[in-house]
Amino acid sequence: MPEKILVLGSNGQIGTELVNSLRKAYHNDNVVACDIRRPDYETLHAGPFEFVNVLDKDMLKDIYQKYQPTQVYLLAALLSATGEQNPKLAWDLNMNGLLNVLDFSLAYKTAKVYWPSSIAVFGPNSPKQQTPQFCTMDPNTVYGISKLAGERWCEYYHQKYQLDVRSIRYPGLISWKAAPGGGTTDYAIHIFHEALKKGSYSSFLSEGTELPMMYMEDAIRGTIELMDAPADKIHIRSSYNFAGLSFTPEMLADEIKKHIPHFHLKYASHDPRQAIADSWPASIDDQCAHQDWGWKPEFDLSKLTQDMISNLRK
Ligand code: AKB
Repeated sequence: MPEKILVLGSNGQIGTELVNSLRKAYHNDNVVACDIRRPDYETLHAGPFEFVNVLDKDMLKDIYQKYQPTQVYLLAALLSATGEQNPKLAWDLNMNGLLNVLDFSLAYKTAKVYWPSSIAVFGPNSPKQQTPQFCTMDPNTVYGISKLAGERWCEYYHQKYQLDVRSIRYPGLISWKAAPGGGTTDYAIHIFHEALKKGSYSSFLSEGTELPMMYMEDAIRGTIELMDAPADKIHIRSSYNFAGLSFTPEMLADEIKKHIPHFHLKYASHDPRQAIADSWPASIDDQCAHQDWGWKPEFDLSKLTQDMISNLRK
């Protein structure tokens, strides 16, 4: 039986690239992009698109009924910074969206479900450096709280109902194709656009703020590798730690200066996103992902910077 894949929340930073990669692997007609907003022209015309609100159970039911998906990727979410502006909506979308998808995936016997978690599940009392897979987790953003609760639900549905649900704790994702979606790590994308446009950037995170990051190409490859791995290799059903690289704003600025020598980095003061960043890990220990399904990143800071700048210059 051919795969039929639903990507819910397909228009965001991850969905835009994931849909393209899945369509290359599984053929355009078998990957259904679903969002509450119309996608760009290219995505709209490359394969099926459906308007779907993951909080609307009738709409979701219709889509499961129509496509009988073998795989579902749920990407619709409010991220850390926008979540703090609207905590109740963030909780509703991030939690009830997940529960709806877990329930319909069980009801329609979906073979595999993917749901992203985040480094936001960690908090001020989690170890900062090389944060392990299992440790104290005391997130203090509504986004982090919803992701940690979501991880517990994923594991629960796997243990109780044998649903094959898989997840990754994404670090900040850096990409040039689609705009970032309201996160704390977004500065690491804005900086490239402003460097090329103005030659300077005012960072909302302060000097010395080291955060885990990853290039989107690595993140998409890792996500598909996790979904392609045999089920008996997936020992973690909450969510896997997933590492690429870690850097501070000044480390990134120094790398950008190798391509744009006049680039100047400034710092904005008193941004609420600083407190969020300060509660997150600086680096991640992802040996479980490495051991269980062979995860290995390919992009270091120099390769990432080079690729971002050459693509944004086109
Ligand atoms: C955010 O900054 O909110 C996201 C994330 C790390 O999950 N990029």
